[in-house]
Amino acid sequence: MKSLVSLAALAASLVAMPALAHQPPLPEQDAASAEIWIKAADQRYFDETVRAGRVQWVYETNITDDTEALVAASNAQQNTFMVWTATGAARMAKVPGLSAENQRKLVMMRTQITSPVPTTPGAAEEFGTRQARIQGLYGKGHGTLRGQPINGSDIEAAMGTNRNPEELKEMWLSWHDSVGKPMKADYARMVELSNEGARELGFADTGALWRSNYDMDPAAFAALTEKIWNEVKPLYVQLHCYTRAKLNEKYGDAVQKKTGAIRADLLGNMWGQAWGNIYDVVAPKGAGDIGYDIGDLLTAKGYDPVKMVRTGEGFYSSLGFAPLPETFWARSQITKPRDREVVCHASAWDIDNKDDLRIKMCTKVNSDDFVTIHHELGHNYYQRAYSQQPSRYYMEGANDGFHEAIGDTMALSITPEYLVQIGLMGRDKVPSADKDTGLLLRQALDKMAAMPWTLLVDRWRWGVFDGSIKPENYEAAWNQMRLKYQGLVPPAERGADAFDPGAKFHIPAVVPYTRYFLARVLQFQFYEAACKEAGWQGPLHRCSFYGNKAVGAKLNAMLSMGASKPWPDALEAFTGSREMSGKAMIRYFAPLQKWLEAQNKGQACGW
Ligand code: X8Z
Ligand code: ZN
Repeated sequence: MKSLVSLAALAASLVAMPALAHQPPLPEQDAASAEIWIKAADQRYFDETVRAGRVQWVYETNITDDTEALVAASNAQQNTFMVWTATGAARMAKVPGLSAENQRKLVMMRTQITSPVPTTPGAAEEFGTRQARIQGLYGKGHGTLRGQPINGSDIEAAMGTNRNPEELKEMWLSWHDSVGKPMKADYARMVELSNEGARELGFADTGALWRSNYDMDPAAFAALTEKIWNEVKPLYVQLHCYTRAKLNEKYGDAVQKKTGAIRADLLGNMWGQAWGNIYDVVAPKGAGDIGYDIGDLLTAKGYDPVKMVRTGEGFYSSLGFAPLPETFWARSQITKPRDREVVCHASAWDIDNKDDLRIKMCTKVNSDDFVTIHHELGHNYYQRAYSQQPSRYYMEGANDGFHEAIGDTMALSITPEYLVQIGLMGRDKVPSADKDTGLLLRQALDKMAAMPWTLLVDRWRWGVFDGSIKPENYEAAWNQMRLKYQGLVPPAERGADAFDPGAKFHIPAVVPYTRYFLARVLQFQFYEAACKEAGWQGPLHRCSFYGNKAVGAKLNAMLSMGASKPWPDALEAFTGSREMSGKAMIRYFAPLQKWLEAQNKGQACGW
């Protein structure tokens, strides 16, 4: 009889959720009742993500005042639901006799929250409204080039190809000023609200909550990122030193000095996060140069964005993954619509948590977007693989770094030999063994250059959330970290009213960024393991596991696990190791590191 009463109470509270969001959570139950609560909350979470995903999709592919208001309300509802579940989960966790499975789900209910809104009436709505506004500002953002407005995706591409230092400076400054600056007040208020919410859930601040989502002690997680950074930093310093010398040769002392920091706008990317676009500027002279650019190959063969995506799909099919569903092609946004504002920053979606896979991009025919397509499809194949999991809480990457690493692992397999196999390059154009330095340098410019950047974005946010960086110091702290970690300076002094963090998508979108730092090292761990599985004998960076069904099967086994097990289990399943580490990345680049050290001899490296 007792359990009947509690079942009725449970059922009533679940029906009322999230209207009950401001009410105290349920009293502790026995293990059987707790299990019923967990199951029902899980189902509600599943439904809620589908509902909120649809609204988010409509907004991001058509930004108007109306869709902005809809997404603000929708996100308020979803964030409220998640906080309600987290609060209930904290109570349920005290129930004796819970299975290990259920305990794991309760932990996830408490930690898989990015925006913990407070339960104070109106707070979730205020957060939602401010967030939708700044995300819209980013999506609709423009800079200028030669005095003319230029939108986000065009300015990103132009930063990659333009070699005029005055124009680069104009684009860099106009983008950071017009996109970042207007967000500052909203962002500062969002930090306050989010921290209040995190404290209600028992975390010191939002950063502590973010760090608690890695199956380990949050302080140990922060220490792990520091350990990885120290493993790769010596190579970054060498790459910085070499690149600085080449930029000095090209532009002269007046633009880029021989010593000190590098001017951030000269690196082929708005954020100095990937430098591959200036390969032509830094390529080894003569024999070592690889002599091709993937963007040029795509253009020469008449590829359009859809064909680029088909090619990406072909890579996954070659490993044994089923083709993308027809709805993918009907519903994805592959190019930028002409008639409306959209969020161009690339993303991958699984709208129904089953097979309604989509990407949203404003694809250009260039090397960056060819890699990004493989990246986004990695998310989609991961989503599909774990959609069979019995809990929505398990329909996630083993950790968020895994999710970001899968597609990048595939993209590491875009070797010259692979380009020949798919008919993009003639066999006579395959760079000979003496061009390995060029190949490695091209990869390092994208992958190694990203390491300090992918670390600093959240180091800054961790500081903002824990209060060590106050709103009046947002900009100064950002500039200090850009200098400390990346060794970069803006092309002109930044005023205290600037808000350069806002000029990067993931700040207004509130997407944690440490995932990309982890993904940078994980993808080399995955790639090395896949090449071993494929029996590859030659130099690692020449390995492509294209077409290898055994690698595909092993990969699928890891992807299907989703987040059902702690991430070291997933890592072990694919690589045999339980440790995230920069060592595989360093092994991959070892010949380059030697070469760079020789080139940099006699120079005062560092800044
Ligand atoms: O944001 C992304 C993806 C979407 S998950 C396009 N990336 C980071 C960035 O652009 O800053 C991929 C590389 C790093
Ligand atoms: Zn991604």
